[in-house]
Amino acid sequence: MTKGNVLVIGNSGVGKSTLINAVLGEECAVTGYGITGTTQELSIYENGRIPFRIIDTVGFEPSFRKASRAVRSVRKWSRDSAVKEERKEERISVIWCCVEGTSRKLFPDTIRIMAKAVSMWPSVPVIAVITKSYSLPERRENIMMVHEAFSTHKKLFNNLKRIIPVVAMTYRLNDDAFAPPDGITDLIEATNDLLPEGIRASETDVARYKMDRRRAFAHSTVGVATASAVIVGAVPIPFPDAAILTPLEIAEINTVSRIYGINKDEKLVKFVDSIVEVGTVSTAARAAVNALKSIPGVNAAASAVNAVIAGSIVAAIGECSIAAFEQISAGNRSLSETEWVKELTDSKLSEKFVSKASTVLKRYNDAQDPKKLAQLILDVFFR
Ligand SMILES: Nc1nc2c(ncn2[C@@H]2O[C@H](COP(=O)(O)OP(=O)(O)OP(=O)(O)O)[C@@H](O)[C@H]2O)c(=O)[nH]1
Ligand SMILES: [Mg+2]
Repeated sequence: MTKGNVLVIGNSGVGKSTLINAVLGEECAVTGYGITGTTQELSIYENGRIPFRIIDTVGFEPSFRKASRAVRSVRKWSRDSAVKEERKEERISVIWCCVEGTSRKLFPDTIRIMAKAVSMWPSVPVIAVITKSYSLPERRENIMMVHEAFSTHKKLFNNLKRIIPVVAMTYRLNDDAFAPPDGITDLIEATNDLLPEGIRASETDVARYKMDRRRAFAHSTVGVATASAVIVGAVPIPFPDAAILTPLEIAEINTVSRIYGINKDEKLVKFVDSIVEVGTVSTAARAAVNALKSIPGVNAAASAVNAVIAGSIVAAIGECSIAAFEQISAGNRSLSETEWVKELTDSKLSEKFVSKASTVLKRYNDAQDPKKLAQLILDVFFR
């Protein structure tokens, strides 16, 4: 398949690799290129689903020398591959210029260096990607600042097609607030639109791909929430005081709703409340505690049982919210159908819940840190 090539540049640590991972998913293939010492100068990523490769440059520090070295290897790669395979498809089709949303002071400098570094591609379309855009209120200002910094470099500015703030990986703002992955599906679509016509993926393929990415992001959010729940639950409080998990559950469900592009309004608030309500009054937790304490051969401490149950409840509620918002974003259901979602939640917290939670506890060993326990819970609940 003929593919386009996306070049990713930006300072070290801005989040280029994390971004590429978010766009391509974990099961992408990677090829290294240009080895100096132990550092691979370029890593080229691709998967079978989208029609562009992504070229990750390493060690692009805020200095022109390093930047130009990275660019030289790209050029060399481009030449080598073109000669070897006697075709021109290794040309660069789109450039993602990455700046970090949390360090605005660096915008003018890094954009100046990038402008110089990519001047050898005088007409390749550019997308400015503002990484780590965790703060919603700062996004608009950041876009304006990036726009202004680009505008002082005429050639680069002419090629600038979009400015997209992104969050590539769920970021925990505090105990009950998360910044979900955001802007990634926009970036995928915008990049596809900039590819030459013969290469571009069809709208339906892009739509399907975006849906799959969303589900992966939702799972990552549920993972972060589950890990938080494990910590909350590990405190030896008398369980089931499921109410202690309520703020976390609300944050989790809201975050998933944002991933599915659902607008925050009164209906959503009611919808979220219905899920949480079932989670709280459910007898599942109570039943689970009793069931788990009496598994033969398991001698877990009370705090371990609590951690497993807290994590399992939040994982199950996350699973339920993913199912619900997927249906809603597909137009099959609406936010008004609170009875439907209550039943759905109830079913996720029923018998199967107890058996899944006991599976987790059986596999649990005390040395496990919260992240690992959360992963174990997710493995059991999502499989
Ligand atoms: N939670 C969260 N962390 C992020 C995000 N983007 C980057 N990070 C973190 O920031 C750090 C640097 O990210 P990388 O993707 O390695 O940055 P890079 O640009 O590839 O860095 P170099 O390879 O050194 O050039 C890592 O710890 C990432 O986990 C994001 O959207 N969310
Ligand atoms: Mg990297």
